[in-house]
Amino acid sequence: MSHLADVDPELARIIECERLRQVNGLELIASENLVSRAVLEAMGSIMTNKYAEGYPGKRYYGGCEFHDEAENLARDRVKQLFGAEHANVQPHSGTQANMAVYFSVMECGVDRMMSMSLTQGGHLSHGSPVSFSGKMYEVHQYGVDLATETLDYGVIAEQAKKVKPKVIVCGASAYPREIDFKAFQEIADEVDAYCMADIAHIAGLCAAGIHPNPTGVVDFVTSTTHKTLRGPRGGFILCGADRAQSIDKAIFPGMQGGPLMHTIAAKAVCFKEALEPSYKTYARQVVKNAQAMAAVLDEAGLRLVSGGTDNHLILIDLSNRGITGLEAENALGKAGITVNKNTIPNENRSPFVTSGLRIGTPAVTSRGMKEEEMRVVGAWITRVLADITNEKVIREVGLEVLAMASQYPLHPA
Ligand code: DSN
Repeated sequence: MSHLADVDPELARIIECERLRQVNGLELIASENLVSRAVLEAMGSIMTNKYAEGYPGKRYYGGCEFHDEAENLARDRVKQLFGAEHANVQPHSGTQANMAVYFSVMECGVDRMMSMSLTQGGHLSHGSPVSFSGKMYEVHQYGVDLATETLDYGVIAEQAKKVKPKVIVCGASAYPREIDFKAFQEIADEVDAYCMADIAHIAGLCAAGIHPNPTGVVDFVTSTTHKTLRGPRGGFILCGADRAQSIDKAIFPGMQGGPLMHTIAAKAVCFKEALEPSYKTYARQVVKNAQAMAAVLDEAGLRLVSGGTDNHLILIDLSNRGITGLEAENALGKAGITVNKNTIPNENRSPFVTSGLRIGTPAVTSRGMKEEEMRVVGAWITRVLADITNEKVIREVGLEVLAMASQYPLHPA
């Protein structure tokens, strides 16, 4: 960063402050992770200098031979990782990946889709009225069974028969349990719909075989690269060879221009890392850590949505505690524990206030923390949440967080 400090000390200072925030605190946001130095180097490389509109072997600019190699490497590796016939690694984000699938099979203003509602765990790009997806298509949403707080495939199948959607979206941003992708594809097949699985949150777990992998099971798989998968911020799409052309066209020239080649280079690195045996150990530890923390929170009397977790995230229902998700997020933030407020099933507060808190273990697991540390962090969380106005407790926990964080560098050797 020495050049940046010379050229733009103002921005260099901001980045250094953020680095210290990451080093000194505990990042428990379920959708975040810490990338390797190799990913950072590829992201910050001269690959950013080039326009490469088109695809390997078919570009609209000269001089793309090395970009072709990099994009082919990324495509081949992600296909190997998930067992896919075709991959598009150009989506700038998960939302763009979802948009491309919709554009490839649905007609704007005409077609219907079915997806999980945002308040019950879905994502904005799954048809929320404030997103392009909710504005362009007729959206019908499903939620969880309010007693078990898990998906009820029978109810979803009945809804699909009535709605007759063109696309059924499965996958979630705040669902702590395993998703049965095969059941979703069967529901879609029965009503002659396409099934799209958005695995952004659990991609790393699917790649490592810790969660069932929907590739080859559902029609389309979309994902981000930066959550459990631990790569640069971006997206990708997997599908069968028969759908390759329409997906590629939907991304370029349909909705994106020049691909972010430095990000695609970093995606290639991320996929290589995820193919290593050590990545499986990491992904397994992410889930063990979430379950260890969930047990502590549960024993302390906090109500966990669905009673626990099968994956990397925990959703706490604070509605019986007299505090909101926003207040809890702020109190824990002051102690150096970063989490996010989140809606819960049966939510009656706005998405900016919420009755829930979402906690995830991908980033702290990347720092090398294990179950023992998670039990300690879980106890700190319950201490702060017991009285969010107690500044003394927040200060004490904050010091302990700092001491623990100092033992675990962002990039373990
Ligand atoms: N905003 C992301 C999350 O936090 O789950 C999803 O895009």
